[in-house]
Amino acid sequence: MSHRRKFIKQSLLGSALLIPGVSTISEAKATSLFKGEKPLILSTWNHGLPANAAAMEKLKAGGSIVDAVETGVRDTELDLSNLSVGLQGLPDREGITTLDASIMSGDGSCGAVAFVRQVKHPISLARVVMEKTPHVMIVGEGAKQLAIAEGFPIEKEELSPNAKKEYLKWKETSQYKPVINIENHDTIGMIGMDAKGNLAGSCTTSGLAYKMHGRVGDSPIIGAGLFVDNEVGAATATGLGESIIRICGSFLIVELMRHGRTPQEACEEAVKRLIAKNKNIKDLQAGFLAINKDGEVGAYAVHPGFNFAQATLKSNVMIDSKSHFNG
Ligand code: SD4
Repeated sequence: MSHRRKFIKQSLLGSALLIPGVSTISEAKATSLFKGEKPLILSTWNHGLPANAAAMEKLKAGGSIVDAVETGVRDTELDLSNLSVGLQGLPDREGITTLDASIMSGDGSCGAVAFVRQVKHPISLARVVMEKTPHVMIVGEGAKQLAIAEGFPIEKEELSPNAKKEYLKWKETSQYKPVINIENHDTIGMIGMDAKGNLAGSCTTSGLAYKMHGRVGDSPIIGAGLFVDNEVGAATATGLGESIIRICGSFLIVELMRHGRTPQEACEEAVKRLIAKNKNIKDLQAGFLAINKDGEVGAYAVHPGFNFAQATLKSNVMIDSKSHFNG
């Protein structure tokens, strides 16, 4: 575990104790405690705690589940300590930060943006694609034009102080190669269910650090980084996007659940498939998070270290995912 990850984990777990309604409990207790409770919000990684809290507040205020999953990850898009989401995220190898995001509702509506620059909230732009255009995905300059037309502020293009420091360090020894290791991941994927059982999900990221300019990961690809179907359940992914796209990870999990697998079994099967279809698995992390329409939860990763936040009306807790390899 990198210093950064350890620090984020410890500081967030520490601060969790200060957030009303937030506690940390063991995996076994959490899974049985929350099975079937509605509403339910789940998000990848430690930043999922504040994101879940924001999503739950939105639901309590009468927002829809789509409003909730958008609001929740907007919180992460502004989190200056997160170098994998939002404009403060680590840049591509040219030193330019480009963002990917997707949103999906259980009725099949979906929208995504990819390779977007200078937009603080790509998730809200993805929602515009879903609700105001006849399309599912808009990328690059076209996405920026849509943002301008919709009145989104266009931010000055400069790296955050933390991202700049990391980028300059990387450039010293980089040989111009992206970092593909098991610690280079902090994307937020959020899936949720309202009190009536309607599902929605969102996913937003600055993608793989020091990627080639124009590279797009799994997060904005419906079926790879996110998939939601009210008749079955929802799934989201984090980790090396290329490995997830290769197996259509989130769609695969929802389809496995459709054919009778529990969310846990479906996530484990997807990881097995991913391991079979990808080389250099030792250096590659990917994790999946899923919920079925009964509110059962599953999570599984290639390597240890993946965790997720799970929120009900009463609590918001971090849970460690199991993994195929064990350290
Ligand atoms: C990507 N899946 O762009 C994203 C990266 C990620 O946590 O998950 N980071 O490949």
